[in-house]
Parts: sequence; C-alpha cells; structure tokens
Amino acid sequence: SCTAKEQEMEERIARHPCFSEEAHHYFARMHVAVAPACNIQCNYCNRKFDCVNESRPGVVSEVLKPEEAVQKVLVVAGEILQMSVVGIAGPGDPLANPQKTFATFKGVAENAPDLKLCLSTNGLRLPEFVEQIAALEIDHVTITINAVNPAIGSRIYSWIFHQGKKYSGRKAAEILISQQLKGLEYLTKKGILVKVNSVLIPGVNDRHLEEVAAAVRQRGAFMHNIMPLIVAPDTEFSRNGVRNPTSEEIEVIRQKSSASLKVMKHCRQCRADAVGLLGEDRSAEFTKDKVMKMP
Ligand code: CLF
Ligand code: SF4
Repeated sequence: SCTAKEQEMEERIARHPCFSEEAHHYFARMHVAVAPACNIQCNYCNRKFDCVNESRPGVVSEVLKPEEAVQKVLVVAGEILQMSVVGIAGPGDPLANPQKTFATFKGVAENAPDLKLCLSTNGLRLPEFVEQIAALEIDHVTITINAVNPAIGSRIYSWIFHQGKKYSGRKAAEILISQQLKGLEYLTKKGILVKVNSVLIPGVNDRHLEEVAAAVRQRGAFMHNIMPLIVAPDTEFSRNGVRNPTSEEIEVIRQKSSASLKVMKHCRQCRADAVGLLGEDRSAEFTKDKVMKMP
C-alpha cells in the first residue's frame, strides 16, 4: 500500500532521471557549465578538470555565459524530447558563481518553464542561498558531503575560502561540514528534495560513510549517492597513494548506508556539460559552436 505522502513524492521525482531509477530509462537531463570558480580544495580534485562532485576526473567542459546556456537549453530541449531536467554542476561550484548560476536558472525558468531545475554544490555557501533556491522553485539539490567528522574532513579538504578568509586543516573542515548540514536542514524544511553525494575514499572515509548516512537522514535528506573515487593524476590523493575502491567495497558500503535512507545505484558520474539519458553522452553534438548556429 502507498500513503498519500509517498505518492506525492513519487510524482515529484517521476521525471527526474537521478532521483528516480525508473525515470532514468525514459527521461534525460542536461547540464550547463556556467560555473568555473570554486571556493574549496578537495584532495581528489585537479583544477584543470571538471568538479568531481558530479563527474569523473579528466573531463573538461566548455564554460558558457548564462545567455549562451539558456540558448543551449532551448536548442537541446527542441531536439531531445525526453529532456526533463536542467542541472548546474560545474565545472567548479555553482554557488561560488552565484550571479551566473542564478541568472541561468532564471533564464531557463522564464523561457522553458516545463523543465525542472537541479543544482549540485559542495554546500559551503548553501545557507546563504536557500531563499533564492526556493524562490526559483529549484526542487532538486545535491550536496556533496564526504564527512561529518572534522578530523576525517581535514584529510579530504586542504582549504576553504569563506567570507573573505582562507582556512585550512580542521577549522576548514569544521566550517564546511557545519555549512553543509545547515544548508541541508534549511532546504528540507522548505520541502526541497536533497540528495547527498559522498565520494568513497578507501582508508579515509570508507568506514565513516555509515555515520554520514545517519546524519543526513536525520536532517531530511531524500537519497544517498555513494560515488567511487576515481583517482586523478596530480592530486593530493594520487601523490599519497590513495586508491580507487573495489566494486565489493562499494556494494558493502551502499548496503550499510541503505539502513538509513534510499541509496542511488545508477549514477554515471556525468560531466558538467552532459546531455542526454544517463550513461549516454551527447555533449559533442551540442558544443557552443554548434548551438550558437542553430535557430
Ligand atoms: Fe545533474 Fe546531478 Fe541534477 Fe542529476 S547528474 S545535477 S542530480 S541532473 Fe545524476 Fe549525473 Fe550522477 Fe549527478 S547521474 S553525476 S547524480
Ligand atoms: Fe574541485 Fe569540485 Fe571539490 Fe571544488 S568542489 S575542489 S571543483 S571537486
């Protein structure tokens, strides 16, 4: 049997390919890469490439201006009829580029009101922007939370840049974690669906992710997406011999997390300019060059 609340939830996610496993067979998403800057340094990130929070390392997306992004959305939505969601996930952190990010969402909402808006962030500036997110009716947000314990967080982040100051070590992790959890709580209080991404880092946070799952569940997170680390060259982790998790490790940790909340298993670690069904990459058909020439 299905309660009214469950049914309402099903309807809200029915056309979102990430929030609903069923939907990913029928509905497509596109990302617009309008956000180049980032305000933190993750030890798995090589700045030459897209933000790892929602993408595999080694991918370089072409940055667009907000008006170019809106034009691209209109072109792509005209070509790919299953398109249901427009996300901003990079190539840096969307909320470290708030003017660009919100101008893009606003432009999409005005010109293509049927498309859902989706935001993915490291969460550092999330509490500041919850009102704006709600006002634009962005109904799906992802926060990448790799730790809720600052001692573990200090092994994942080298520094953060917050309100005009740079912090490192434990203090940086403390501020970031507190902002992420506050942001999560504010969003869920407003009824916005929040997915939490965690990068599974063997020997660093593998045994801690169960605690992350419980902490985010308690604050109303809808779903947990445990993404395997893919060690990129020229990063803190590659220099320190951190390895990728095995598929058995991923399975075991997802299993543990599922005691707290729904676990996503169909993530494809998309690029910041991904276009199409999950697992299908049509970004090359819609480069800036091509899109600006289309009517
Ligand atoms: Fe994009 Fe992310 Fe929105 Fe999806 S992706 S901003 S929630 S529309 Fe999806 Fe891609 Fe995995 Fe992200 S498969 S990387 S979870
Ligand atoms: Fe890199 Fe993304 Fe982390 Fe910023 S939030 S340092 S872009 S992985």
